Amino acid sequence: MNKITIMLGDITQVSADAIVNAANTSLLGGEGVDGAIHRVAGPQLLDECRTLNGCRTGEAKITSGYRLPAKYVIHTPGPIWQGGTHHERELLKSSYVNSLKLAETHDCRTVAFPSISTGVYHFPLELAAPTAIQAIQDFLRTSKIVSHVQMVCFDERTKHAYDQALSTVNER
Ligand code: AR6
Repeated sequence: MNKITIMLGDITQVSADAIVNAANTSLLGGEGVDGAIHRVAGPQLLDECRTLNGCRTGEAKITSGYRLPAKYVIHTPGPIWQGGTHHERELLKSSYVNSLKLAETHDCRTVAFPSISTGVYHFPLELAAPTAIQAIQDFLRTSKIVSHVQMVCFDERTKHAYDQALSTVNER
């Protein structure tokens, strides 16, 4: 059965087949979850990222996980919130869907996501959570490979928003 679970925790400690990095378009590291992933993975991750020539917003690229418990890291730059008039919702959905497609082509059964764009990029959490959950749910309905998606939330407020979004989607 395909399923989504929401947990509180640090994504760098999650041993999924792939973890997703809320990156920027340079793919050369940054703050937040991106910084944490690079710190734990070690310098070889940055070496591989340098070979990728960046990534467009809403698209995704994959690397090895190096010293992380996860086998792969999928890097996706989510949208920077600019008031909601710059296709931010569609771009956020694309970040989730393109990450999951890439996971599928690498035979990943389990994938862990952070709350993309809701930190440094200021995407409103109450809008990001239902957008993310709906995109993941729609994908899982047809995927024959990805069977479990974990949303790894770094704080209670974030976890609460994703819990709410998941229960709303399940009621439909
Ligand atoms: N595990 C899980 N979630 C985390 C962790 C962690 N170890 N650390 C932070 N978070 P952000 P963005 C949460 O800012 O908004 C970087 O500089 C965090 O609390 O990491 O997509 C990139 O290079 C928040 O809920 O990502 C880009 O320039 C969520 O992860 C830019 O930030 C996302 O926050 C991307 O901004």
